[in-house]
Amino acid sequence: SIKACLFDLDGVIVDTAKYHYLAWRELANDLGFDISLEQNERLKGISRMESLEIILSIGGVVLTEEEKLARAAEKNRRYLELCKQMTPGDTLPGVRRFMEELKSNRILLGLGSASKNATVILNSIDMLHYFDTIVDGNRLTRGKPDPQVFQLGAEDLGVGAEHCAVFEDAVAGIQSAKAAGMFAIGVGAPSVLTEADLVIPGFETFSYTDLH
Ligand code: G16
Ligand code: MG
Repeated sequence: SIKACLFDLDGVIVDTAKYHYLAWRELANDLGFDISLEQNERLKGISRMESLEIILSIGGVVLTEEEKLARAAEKNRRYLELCKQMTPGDTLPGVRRFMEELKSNRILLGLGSASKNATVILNSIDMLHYFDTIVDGNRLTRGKPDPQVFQLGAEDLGVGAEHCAVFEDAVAGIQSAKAAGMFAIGVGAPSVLTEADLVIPGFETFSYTDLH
């Protein structure tokens, strides 16, 4: 039976993917090329520096380590600038109701995000207080698809992997959950999230009783 639910942030709780895309696109444009929405899919759930490497390879641009750090910092400034306009209304439909349901059924809640900005974002949409533990990019030594992010979450909560369900919108995140031995619920399209145990379009049509 499920005792803990671990949630990805971007694309599951809030749609910050559009802001990541805008900020990365500006960086690419500054370097003289463009990135498509399809190429942006590959960046979901992937850390900031790994995302930068993918983008540079798309543009065929070579930078020094120092230049890479400066570009990544600049991207993050733009990203946070875009995030500033976020309010609790930006929480994806049904998420708040679903979490309330989990809470009243004594299910533990954890965050499992690659983002180093996770706490700031959860605060601005007033969702931080739902979580019994937060695992974010600041704690990780290995990014998704490595299982570390969800293993740390389960460990914090004192719940075995077989009692954890993970909600993820990224292919790398589903792989991470499966590698951790957890029940992986994809949020998005079944054609993309083929390795998930179950795929839902969003939380509006999903409730606590569907977890059994
Ligand atoms: C998120 C996004 C990724 C982003 C990563 C790092 O992961 O999906 O696109 O590159 O975080 O974010 P930051 O630059 O804010 O540290 P997740 O795991 O929440 O989907
Ligand atoms: Mg995500």
